[in-house]
Amino acid sequence: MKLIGSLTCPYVRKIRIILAEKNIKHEFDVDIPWNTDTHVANHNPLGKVPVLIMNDGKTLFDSRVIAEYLDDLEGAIPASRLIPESGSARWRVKRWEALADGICDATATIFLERKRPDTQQSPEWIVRQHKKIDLGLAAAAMELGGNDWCEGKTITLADIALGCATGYLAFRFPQIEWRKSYPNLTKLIDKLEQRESFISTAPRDYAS
Ligand code: GSF
Repeated sequence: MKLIGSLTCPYVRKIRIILAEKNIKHEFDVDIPWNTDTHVANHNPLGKVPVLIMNDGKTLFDSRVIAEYLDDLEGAIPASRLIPESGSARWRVKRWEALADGICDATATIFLERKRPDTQQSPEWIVRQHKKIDLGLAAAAMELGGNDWCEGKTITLADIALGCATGYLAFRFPQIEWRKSYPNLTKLIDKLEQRESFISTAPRDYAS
């Protein structure tokens, strides 16, 4: 199977971390959907990454669908699931993912808005997105509390998604100092960032 994505996209990173954590063999094609030479729309009519091309040539998007698909694959190691199979734990993990992806959405929206000419930017729109980030992080910290992981006793998709969200926020807006406000989140994120799956997928600009 082949994953198509960019090196900066947090949703792509989420999938790359799942592939690494579960040791799933795959190819990775870098394609930047904003570039004129992109082929992403040939695989996803929405023109967005990540896209997964499965072994039968069919495609999957978006990242939440791909995450479910990869977690359901038989024979993936380690055997432990990143999304609980059923019950309330499953929905809690999916909720965490939605919260984390929402923080990414708001961060990406600000980043794109700021790239527009000054006169076309909407300060109100930017403030609205900042509020989503602030309240999203506050909710994450409150829900994490004193736990070692977002859900249960080991890493799940919830932690991966959250780590991708804070990693993307730090990459785009390092001046937002959430670490000082939330020591419990900091502890979890520091722990995640020591994993090989996080180290090898850290967002980076193409020029460097
Ligand atoms: C979001 C994908 C997305 O917005 C998912 O896969 O979880 N809900 C989707 N990807 C961005 C790249 S990113 O760095 O935000 C994308 O491909 N944008 C291109 C476009 O034309 O919107």
